[in-house]
Parts: sequence; structure tokens; C-alpha cells
Amino acid sequence: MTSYLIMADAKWYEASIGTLTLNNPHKRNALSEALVRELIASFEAMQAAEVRVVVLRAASGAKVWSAGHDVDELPLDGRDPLGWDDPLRHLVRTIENFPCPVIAMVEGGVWGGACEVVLACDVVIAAPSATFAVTPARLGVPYNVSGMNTFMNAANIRIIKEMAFTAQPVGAERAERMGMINHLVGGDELLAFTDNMARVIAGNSPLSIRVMKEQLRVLTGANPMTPRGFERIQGLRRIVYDSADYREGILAFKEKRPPKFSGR
Ligand code: LCV
Repeated sequence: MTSYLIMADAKWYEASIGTLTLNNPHKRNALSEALVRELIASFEAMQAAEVRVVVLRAASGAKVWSAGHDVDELPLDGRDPLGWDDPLRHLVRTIENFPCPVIAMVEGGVWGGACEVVLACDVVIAAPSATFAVTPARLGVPYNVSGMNTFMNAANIRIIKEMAFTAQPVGAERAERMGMINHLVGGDELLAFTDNMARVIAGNSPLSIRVMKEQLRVLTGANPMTPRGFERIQGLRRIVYDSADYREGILAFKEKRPPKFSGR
């Protein structure tokens, strides 16, 4: 089986720290179903091994941490592209429900759904090379409700609107200034800084940390939304993924040309 991940087992046992390295460079670590399946299996193995912290990273010096959802796997048959069972949704829930902290160590560009993956992690430590781009508007995709909630919990609503409406990357320095990431660390200290934080966390009470992580997940997800409000949003999202613009965004990506959105 092609492996897209390198699980640094040795480190895993030495200090109860698990490291998952995204390793599918030819597709810029796009979060394909196969890659997500490996990630989830690795998280499950680490939970069984009772690790106390997981570091999620790309290869050292990566220009692209992850290019986001695998565009080739976005459905064109009228199905919701980001429904409950979409691999990206599974991955975000796996990180949020994982019983110990997940640290995203970021170098390079983070695109689209990978932004949500990074922001769903508990701590984000980034190198100056890191950038973050929320891209649904670039592809004509209707992002899903819980994903928007992840973004809203990560930064001021005005910043999220700017990132969502422009789909332009935000640099690590600005991201740190806005509090969207925890630390901006120079490239050559990044690994040592991340490792040190992981060891500090691993030395604390795993039970106390586990309950605080779950408390914060429940509290940040406790957004009052009426069934009617949810249905209205789902109806609006359906109009988008049934639209010519949704198909045009994906086709333009595949044909490596700028999309021409008609608004229909
Ligand atoms: C499949 C890819 C991808 C990719 N999928 O390298 O958030 S939402 O709603 O938008 C959500 C649905 C989502 O996450 O959508 C994906 C959003 N991601 C993006 O918009 C980023 C798309 N990728 C890029 O802009 C570029 O690939 C970056 C800037 C990441 C890297 O540029 P670079 O010049 O280094 P290439 O573009 O040449 O890509 C190398 C190969 O990876 C494929 C791409 O099609 C190319 O394949 P071929 O060598 O077969 O041509 N690839 C890149 N991103 N998300 N495939």
C-alpha cells in the first residue's frame, strides 16, 4: 500500500509523543480519501498506545503543508461535497475528539480544508513560511456549517470574512498577531520548540488535559442554531453545489485556468 505518512514510532514511545508527517508531495499533501484513511488509522493506533500528544506536520522545509481537500474527489453528481461522511469531515472530527492535544507544526502553504484541519488542532506552531488560505470562494464550494464554526472559533469574524471572501493566503506573522496561531517560530527552531511544548504537555496529567480538551470542544461547539436555521443554510448550500459555478470552479482547477464565475 502506498504510504503517505511517516509515523515516527521511536519518538512515539520515548516520550509518549506521536508524530504524523504528511508525505504525499506530488499531490502537495492534498487530503485525499486514501491519505485521510491513513491519518485516521494512525490516530487510532496512537490512541491505543496511549500517547499523550500528537504532532501533525509535513516534511521539513515543505513549501506546501497541504493543498486541502483533494479537488479530484469533489463530487459533481449533486451530492454535498462536504457532507458528514466526507473524508475531510472525518479527519476534523478525529482531531477534535482525540483524547489528547494535537499540535499542528506548520511550514509552507495551508489551503482550504487543510486550514480547517490545522485550526481544529489544539495548538498551532508555524514557521514564517506558513500561509493560510480559506478557499471555498476560489473553487465555488459551499463550505459546511461545522467548518465555518471552526474558523469562527479561530479568529475574529471580520478576519474570517476577509479570508473567506478573498480566498487569499494570510501570512504566519499576521496570523500570530491576530491570535489565529499560537506561536511563530523561526524555521530552524521550529522542531525543537514544538518538541519542547509536546514534552511539557506529555509530562502533565493526561486525565485532566483530556477532560479540559473535551470541555472546550463542547463549549466552543455550543452554537444556538434552530432546526429551521440549519435547514435554511443547507438549502442555500445546495443551491451552490448544484450550480454551474461549482462545476466551473472544479473544471477550471483541473484545466489549470482561472475560473469564470457567472453567479448561476
Ligand atoms: C488535488 C491537487 C491539489 C488539490 N487537489 O504545485 O476549502 S474548500 O471549500 O475550497 C475545499 C473544497 C478545499 O480544500 O479545496 C481545495 C482547496 N485548495 C486549493 O485551492 C489549493 C489548490 N492547489 C494550488 O493552488 C497549488 O497546487 C499550490 C499553490 C498548493 C501548489 O502549487 P505548485 O505549483 O507547487 P501544482 O499546482 O503544480 O500541483 C502539483 C500537483 O498537485 C495537484 C495539482 O493538480 C498537480 O497535479 P499534476 O502534477 O497532476 O498536474 N494538486 C495540488 N493541489 N487540492 N490535486
